[in-house]
Amino acid sequence: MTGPELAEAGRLLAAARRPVVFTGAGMSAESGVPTFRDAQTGLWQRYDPQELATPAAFRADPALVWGWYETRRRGVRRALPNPGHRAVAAIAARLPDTVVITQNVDDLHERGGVPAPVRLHGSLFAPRCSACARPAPLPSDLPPSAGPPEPHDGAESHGGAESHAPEAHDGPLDPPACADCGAPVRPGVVWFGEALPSAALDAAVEAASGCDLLLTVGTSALVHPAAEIPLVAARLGAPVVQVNPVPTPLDAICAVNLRGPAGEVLPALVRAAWPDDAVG
Ligand code: BV8
Ligand code: ZN
Repeated sequence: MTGPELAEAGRLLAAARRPVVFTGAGMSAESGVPTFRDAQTGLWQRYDPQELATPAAFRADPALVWGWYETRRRGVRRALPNPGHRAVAAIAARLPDTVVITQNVDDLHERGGVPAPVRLHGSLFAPRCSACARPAPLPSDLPPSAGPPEPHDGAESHGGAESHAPEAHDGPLDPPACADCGAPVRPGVVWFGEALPSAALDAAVEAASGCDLLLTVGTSALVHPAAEIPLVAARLGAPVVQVNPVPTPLDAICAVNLRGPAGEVLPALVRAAWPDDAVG
């Protein structure tokens, strides 16, 4: 990938000392993890993710909601970081004051080499009691009746783009009961209508307020308050560079819009910033 936009974004990244990388579901799309607003697969295509991701949906049908999250968690377990995740890790390695802020509930940044991203929307891997909030153990990956895991078809070396969503035993699944109080265990994510974890939100606002470049990757910028993070940086004068195959509401505030998939654009951006480094 070449072009004046990439060259300009590379200059901005090379000059940065405190960049923020702000990511959404498109970051993991090339790892085979469906984006939030993509069509869902299998049984789940009948449901609107935004309607399943609420406290009211869990109260109304815990098995439906828990089963959906278990399907997603198992899909993420089989997915691998893609070259975009590794490029973000290369930026953080080159610029130690980089802060990675993610809306994603997968663990692909961590596995891609960013040990502690700021997680605005929680994690698929941190279930807790819906009543007393006691952390709960992760269920074993396959129920005893489900048979062996499916082979992982060839994506080990570079992160495949195959979908990781459907499995034979996907479907509603009763959540485990809390070991302390017996209430249903819930996913450790932030649902619509719930407050974001205040420490994460504070850390994100502070990083965006003090950054000298904000790189926004793979987000539709529709979900608030997360979508305000790039706006905070722009308002305080930091250039914003966006990586997304399609326009978003952030286009207007961006110094550079790089139209393309994160797994291709981010490694190219790292090469443009530091042509002599053997990263990306
Ligand atoms: C709250 C976890 C208050 C669960 C998620 C202001 C205005 C309007 C509405 C609101 C507002 N403020 C608050 C609201 C309400 C609401 C909201 O934003 N509603 C909108 C949608 C109308 N917000 C909330 O309810 C939030 N809470 O405000 O609390 C409060 C305060 C005190 C006390 C009590 C309450 C909580 C929101 C959290 C929702 N949880 N996730 C789960 O995952 O199941 S949101 C969900 O959307 C995702 O998981 C993700 O985290 C988030 C953002 O989505 P994206 O990551 O952007 O994904 P999306 O699919 O949309 O887009 C993908 C993009 O990738 C696309 O642009 C695509 O082009 C691009 N792409 C595709 N392929 C690639 C790519 N890019 C690069 N490379 C590729 N290969
Ligand atoms: Zn409990």
